[in-house]
Amino acid sequence: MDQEDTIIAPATPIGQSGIGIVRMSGRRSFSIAKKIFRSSNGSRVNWSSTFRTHHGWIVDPENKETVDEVLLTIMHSPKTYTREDIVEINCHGGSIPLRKTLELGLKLGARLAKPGEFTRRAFLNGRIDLAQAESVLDVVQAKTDKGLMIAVNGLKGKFSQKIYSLKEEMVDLVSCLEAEIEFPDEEIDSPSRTAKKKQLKRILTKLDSLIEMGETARIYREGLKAVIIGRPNVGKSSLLNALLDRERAIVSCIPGTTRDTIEESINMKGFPLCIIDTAGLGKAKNVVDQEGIKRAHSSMDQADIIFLMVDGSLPLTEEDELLFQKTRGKNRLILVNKIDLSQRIDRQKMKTLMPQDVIIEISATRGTNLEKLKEVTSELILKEIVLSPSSPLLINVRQKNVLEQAKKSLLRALEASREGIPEEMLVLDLKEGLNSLGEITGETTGEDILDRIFSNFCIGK
Ligand SMILES: Nc1nc2c(ncn2[C@@H]2O[C@H](COP(=O)(O)OP(=O)(O)OP(=O)(O)O)[C@@H](O)[C@H]2O)c(=O)[nH]1
Ligand SMILES: [Mg+2]
Repeated sequence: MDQEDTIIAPATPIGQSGIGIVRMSGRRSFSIAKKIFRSSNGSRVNWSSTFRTHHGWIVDPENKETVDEVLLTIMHSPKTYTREDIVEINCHGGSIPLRKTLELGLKLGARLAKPGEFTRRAFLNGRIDLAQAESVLDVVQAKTDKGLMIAVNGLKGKFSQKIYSLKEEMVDLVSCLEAEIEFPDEEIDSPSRTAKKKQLKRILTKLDSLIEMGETARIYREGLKAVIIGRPNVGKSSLLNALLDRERAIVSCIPGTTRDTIEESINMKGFPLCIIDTAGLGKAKNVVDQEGIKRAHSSMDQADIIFLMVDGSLPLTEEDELLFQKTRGKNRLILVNKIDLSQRIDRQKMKTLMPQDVIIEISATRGTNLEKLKEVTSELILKEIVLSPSSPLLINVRQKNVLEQAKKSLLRALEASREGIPEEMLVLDLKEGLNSLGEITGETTGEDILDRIFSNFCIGK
């Protein structure tokens, strides 16, 4: 990926919209734009003036054909998204004007940007660090208001600051130790062994709290999963539709209506909850049923919470009881559905079989007790996750793994300091830890990892 190239890409989705933006970054952005842009009032454009927007036309320099009416913005390096010269062209939002403008740029020497290449340049040119670059994706993909708020914290560099301050403390410790190793006979004003151990422990505690934060972050980033299971026809799809407030899944009085799993997301108290409707669990009549049941089971294994549904208007069956057994010990909520009909289910037996469980009576079609269901769900799911009221940070899996690695190195260092092992070893462990932390902010991140991170972005970001 050559940084010398001038890159171009659509920055808005291809389709019909108010405007569609093509953006170009790199040394040749202005010279390419000059060849295809005609200012509307015939006056000459002042290309040396930054953050200026001009009204005019994109014209094919070869056949003089006008492609679109546009607004063109000139942005001079280094105060731009990539720190390079940038031209942004606001076309009318249709796929053809956007594509034709893009093609003209390509013909004149720009290269189509790879996914995330604009942000990668912002990182490589030092405008943002890697953790901030990853936050850009979190902002784009935020599913709730709260998720957005904490993604923006990352973008502002709040997570990076924590890493830098941890690194600073570690560097201090390393320089102290190195001075002692190099000048063993000199009187160096350095902290005692106990003080160093204390310092190490302090750093470890901070690292631990960051790792913990990663778990909280997971629910804001990826959301949590709830799976609805139960016998055929108990009303699972009706509940999915009621929670979504739209007719997403087919509902019918014929048992076995849902064959495949259906996943949809709702906003549950600020975090995204993915609800999975599944095929009814019972005797499979054919291979399709079998596959549906297999999928329902695998969804159940991945779920953070199980909604186990029974039909209140019918007596309990063996299949219901089998499901009570299968889900024992899992994070589950028992739902008795169809309470608007006359009731035949044996509630006493359910209580005896599941004395510890919360049982909620609902009517999916009438919407009865759905608010209560949401409240209990969020309590159940969030009970082990302490939501920090101040500014929590999003920490992704990659970053969490790196933090774990750094923790291992620091634990080794602590061990070394305890057993009176030569201080050189301690320094090695600390340096390894520093190296790991550098992978979060990007100082020590390999090309392959960068490729993987930025390939998740869209083209034009
Ligand atoms: N009276 C009443 N009927 C309901 C309620 N919930 C669902 N039903 C009806 O029960 C039937 C089955 O509903 P579905 O939502 O398709 O049931 P399901 O569990 O998804 O069924 P499968 O996909 O076959 O496993 C439909 O006729 C619904 O209208 C309810 O709360 N009250
Ligand atoms: Mg269904």
